[in-house]
Amino acid sequence: MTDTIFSKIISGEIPAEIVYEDRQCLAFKDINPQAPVHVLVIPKKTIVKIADASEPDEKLLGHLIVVASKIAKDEGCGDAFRLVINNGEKAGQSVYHLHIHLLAGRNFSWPPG
Ligand code: DGP
Repeated sequence: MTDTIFSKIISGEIPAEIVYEDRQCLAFKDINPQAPVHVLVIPKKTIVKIADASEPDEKLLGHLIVVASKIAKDEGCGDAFRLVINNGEKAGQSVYHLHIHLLAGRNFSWPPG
């Protein structure tokens, strides 16, 4: 299994500004924030990308979304936030360990770029 920056953050090898952690997941501030609130929620289990997730991951994926929503509340985002998963290079994925972007604190347009 290939190490990524995120697996090194999970192991503590690389520091990160952690905002939430439990048995299944970790959430930390994005190093290159695209909004006043930009947090990444990642599973501790290595899933390379969302397209690789399968039925046994359903509960974990639901947990990640619930955690992201709780962090949005804790960060004072109210009901205005966006959750994003980039899958594959053409969709903007640059780190190959599944992550949910939690973005908030500014207005977002639709469709996204
Ligand atoms: P994506 O492009 O969807 O794969 O998002 C990857 C995000 O990861 C990107 O917004 C920047 C962030 N990132 C990359 N390296 C690091 C790092 O070492 N620390 C933290 N906190 N975030 C990182």
